[in-house]
Amino acid sequence: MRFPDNFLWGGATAANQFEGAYNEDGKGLSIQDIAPKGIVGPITEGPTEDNMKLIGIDFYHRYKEDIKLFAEMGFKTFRMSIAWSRIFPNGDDLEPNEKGLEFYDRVFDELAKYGIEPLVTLSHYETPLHLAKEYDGWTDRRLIGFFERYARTVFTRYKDKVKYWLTFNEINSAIHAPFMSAGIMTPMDQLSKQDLYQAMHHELVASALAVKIGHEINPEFKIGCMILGVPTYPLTAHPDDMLKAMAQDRESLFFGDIHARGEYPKYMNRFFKENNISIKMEEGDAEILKNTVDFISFSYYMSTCATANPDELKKAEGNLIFGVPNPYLDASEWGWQIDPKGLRYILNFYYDRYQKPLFIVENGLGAVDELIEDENGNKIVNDDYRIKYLNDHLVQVGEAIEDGVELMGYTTWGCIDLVSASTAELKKRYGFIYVDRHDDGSGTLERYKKKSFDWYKEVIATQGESLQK
Ligand code: BGP
Repeated sequence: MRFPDNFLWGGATAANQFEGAYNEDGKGLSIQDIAPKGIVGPITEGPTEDNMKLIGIDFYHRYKEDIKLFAEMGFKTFRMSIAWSRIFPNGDDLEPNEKGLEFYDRVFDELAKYGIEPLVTLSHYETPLHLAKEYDGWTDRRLIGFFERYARTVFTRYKDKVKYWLTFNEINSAIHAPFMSAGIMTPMDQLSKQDLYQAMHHELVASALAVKIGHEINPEFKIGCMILGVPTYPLTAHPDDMLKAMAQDRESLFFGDIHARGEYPKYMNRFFKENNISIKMEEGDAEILKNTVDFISFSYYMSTCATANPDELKKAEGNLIFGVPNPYLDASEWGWQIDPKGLRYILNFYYDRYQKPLFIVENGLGAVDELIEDENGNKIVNDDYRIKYLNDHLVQVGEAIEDGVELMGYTTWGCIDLVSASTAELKKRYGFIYVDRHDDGSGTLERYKKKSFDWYKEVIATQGESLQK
């Protein structure tokens, strides 16, 4: 099994989960600064000390050391996000914060030293807090304009430094986590479906507008959408389960369909009608939506099952999109069901549907790691479980490429340990690089290579030939 020569191997991160320096050099607050316990936890008035994201893993000050380690593994690409509130501290400012722009100049220049292509997410769960508080996030149409100004600013500034862009991280997650994903302060139980889907319309228009502007600024840009990819299997062969699975998948497919096809899919008409939703389209919106993406990117951690049988409807833990557990699969320590073949399936499914290049921009195992000393006194993490997870998924990626899927690259989630998005823990680690920092705030922030570091280096060096089938 040999992956294509131009395959973009790498790792992925998000500003709010690893940069730290939450208020340095003119940065404004983001919604993450008031969510110390992640998606499910309470929201605080302002930043509190127990919020691990304020310091993160201090990439802001240690980016040179970290990028050097990425280069040592042979990364061809590095996925990161720009913190919107570093550039526009309030989100609705008229002028950008030069100091924030300079930080990303430094990071991109450092990556360029090693020939690593940045893959940049414009908005990764880090809406400026002011936009959440004053405008109720994306429910307000004015956010399109603020986002446009932000996108235009960074596209122009970095037009010769960044080629690969993503608009909104896991845009479909807003229907499950409207605060985290779309900066909507209205609590979910009080948020009407009308307002939620109108907010989604605003984001979809903003995303298409970014594609349009980006291509005007540099026609060489490759701009993708980013979908939380969780395929749904029917729990049984019962036709009712199959229809349930189809409906559940469409909740997410809706977002990819608009990005790839440039218009609302017909199946949503019925959903809107049955839920009393009427999307307010302004003149020009339909035209803007026609700016389709260059590629489809997605995260993949798990699959799920759907059932029409109420007795089976027990809730499984999972990555935002909940379904019932699959009796054939094991789960991670956080209850996410592990399904490498589901990755082959979803790659084929998306490619059949969209006929556009795909990019896996998140995949990995969140686990508790133990830093120990080996016989030579070196500190190491023996993360064989992570190696197995990634190996098994990459074998299926190879199968999908054999199946004919056009795949641009693969970036593992949290290539260096960082703060988790759903629970805001440091204990849930994904990295090839261990960071000495813990949920009680202790730790030296020192970096240590895990066993998986050399494993991934070998995978990249051999273009996947070292993978174990
Ligand atoms: C995705 C997000 C990431 C991320 C990852 C792992 O949903 O895009 O930001 O962190 O999931 O999730 P967690 O950190 O909760 O383990």
